[in-house]
Amino acid sequence: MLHGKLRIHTCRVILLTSLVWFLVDVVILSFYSECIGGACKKSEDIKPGAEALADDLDNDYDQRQDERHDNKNIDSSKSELTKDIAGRVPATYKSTSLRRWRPAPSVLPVPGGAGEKGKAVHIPPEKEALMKEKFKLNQFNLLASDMISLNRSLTDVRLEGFFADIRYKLFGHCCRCKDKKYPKLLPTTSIVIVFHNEAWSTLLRTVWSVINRSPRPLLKEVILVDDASERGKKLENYVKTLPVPVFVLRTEKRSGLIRARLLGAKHVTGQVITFLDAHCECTEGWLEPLLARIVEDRRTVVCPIIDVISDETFEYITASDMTWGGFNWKLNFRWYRVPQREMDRRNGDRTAPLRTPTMAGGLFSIDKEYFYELGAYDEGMDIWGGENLEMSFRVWQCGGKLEIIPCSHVGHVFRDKSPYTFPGGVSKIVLHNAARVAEVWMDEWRDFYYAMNPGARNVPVGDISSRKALREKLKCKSFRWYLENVYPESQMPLDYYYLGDIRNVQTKNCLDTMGRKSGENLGMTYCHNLGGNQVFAYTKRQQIMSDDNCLDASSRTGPVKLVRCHGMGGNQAWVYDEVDKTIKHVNTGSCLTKPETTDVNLPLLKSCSYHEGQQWIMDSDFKWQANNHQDER
Ligand SMILES: *[C@@H]1O[C@H](CO)[C@@H](O)[C@H](O)[C@H]1NC(C)=O
Ligand SMILES: [Mn+2]
Repeated sequence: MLHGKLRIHTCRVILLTSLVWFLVDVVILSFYSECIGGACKKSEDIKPGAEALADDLDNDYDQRQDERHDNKNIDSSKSELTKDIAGRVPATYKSTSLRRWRPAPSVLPVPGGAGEKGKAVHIPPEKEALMKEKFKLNQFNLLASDMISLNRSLTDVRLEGFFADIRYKLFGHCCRCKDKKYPKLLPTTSIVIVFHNEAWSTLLRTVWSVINRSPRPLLKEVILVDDASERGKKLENYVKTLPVPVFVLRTEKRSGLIRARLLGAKHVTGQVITFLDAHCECTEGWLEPLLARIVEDRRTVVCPIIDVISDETFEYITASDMTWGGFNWKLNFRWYRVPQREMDRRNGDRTAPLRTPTMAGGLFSIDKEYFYELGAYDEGMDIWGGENLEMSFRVWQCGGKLEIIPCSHVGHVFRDKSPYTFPGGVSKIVLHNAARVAEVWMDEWRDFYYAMNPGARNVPVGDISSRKALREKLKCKSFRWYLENVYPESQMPLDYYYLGDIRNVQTKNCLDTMGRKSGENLGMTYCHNLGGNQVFAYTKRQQIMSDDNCLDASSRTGPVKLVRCHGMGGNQAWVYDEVDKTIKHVNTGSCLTKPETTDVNLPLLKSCSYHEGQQWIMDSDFKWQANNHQDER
């Protein structure tokens, strides 16, 4: 009898304990799982399409290369952002100028409709020839786009799921975009869309997605700026039939994204300007989180997460919320993995605004007055390219904030190549624009840009005096401040002794990356003095780096590889001795050595014997930040 009772009691204890542990597990998982709501799986999905974009000079208006990789180059610098408040545009709005709003109703799927709920559209084999023909017009599957309703439904892509649900139920806050409460009063926005020879269906699906999914009181107007398309006037007639004010402006001649956006901005009557690209689809609840952030602080520039609309099938594919914007030595915009530092700052809440060092530039919202106070755009820039980095640096350095708002999603058709022509040639324009960014905002780090782009020194930057005056007037901070406080994970080393080519005394040849990727061997060839693949930085942290790769050796006898810089010393620590001119690998004590005759392009790692084949010269025509820091080594 007693025995039986005891047994039941034991069973109860065991059951209760397991239940408690189960709950503990669930809570722990919900905090540490990287895969809330299957977001991980989705981010993997977008990789193939994204990698297809890795074309160096992509010239779509806002399409940027979408290369996602880990960025472990973490600096331990402090990350507190100190704000300079010069009392210009006030931080908040008068509440009387704000509007009451209600979420827009969901767009319901049309049964049997092509591409409904963001699904892929597949073209039947008999229409494949037509599809290929039409693809050439815009560099996306126009036939598929034309089959899809302008009002097509999408799934609600906002972050949620089992773990987020549990966190919500247990703690009643955060983590579920759908449960977030936004302020009752928000500012109005005008949408500015610049286009050039855009397809009818993609342009108008963009407009309809704005109309359908924005709270009507907050949507002041849509301004379409036609940058000299070679198409007719039927758009004017069509927009008159739309349920919100939509205006069409036309530039007289091809003006480029920057000037066309400035034209559009001039006609904005809303309080916030929202720039969108011409082949987007806004998802449910996209606008409120953007405006909610601006209403807190008007000096915040906010971007949605840019999802991928397949250029082949128009399938809507969710992008990762774990990437932010960065840039490399060439000043190409790049996506990188959000570092732990920023995750910690957000207390691990993936729905919280993400401070991003740079933005892709195609899709963002900014308070109209702040836009002008901050210097709008650099009118000396042509057509396209570089303006996104220019604005990103300007926002941060001049006291603003730049954020990605994970609860706001907008899809964008990413293309492999541009269907447009560029007057004067693409590369010249992009180099011209990037040089202006480097000259005005990057201080001595502009050397990285010039070293990496050999052609850049011959491209005129034009007059930059008014932009420099703007930087002066707004009392903007230095690029060093930006690197230390906003982007310590950057590829640009904070302190470096040397930037240039590295020459062997005996062979007179130079170290060369040969354009190879992370994990491949370092190369060597005759010195061409043009920079690019022969440019290396020797940093205070003892790295020898080329863009985001560092020289790396894991054994006493090599090989010497290029490996993504991790900033933790170890296999990537080297010491250059200015007197005996050796480059010594710290971990193994071996010396970088000229190649053998069996492979004259392969530098080696050998035990140090201090002969000429192990002597290297760091000395070239570039300018260095180096020498005044020598004593700190
Ligand atoms: C989209 O839906 C609205 C109603 O919500 C309707 O008035 C409009 O005609 C539709 N547009 C198209 C192009 O189907
Ligand atoms: Mn685009």
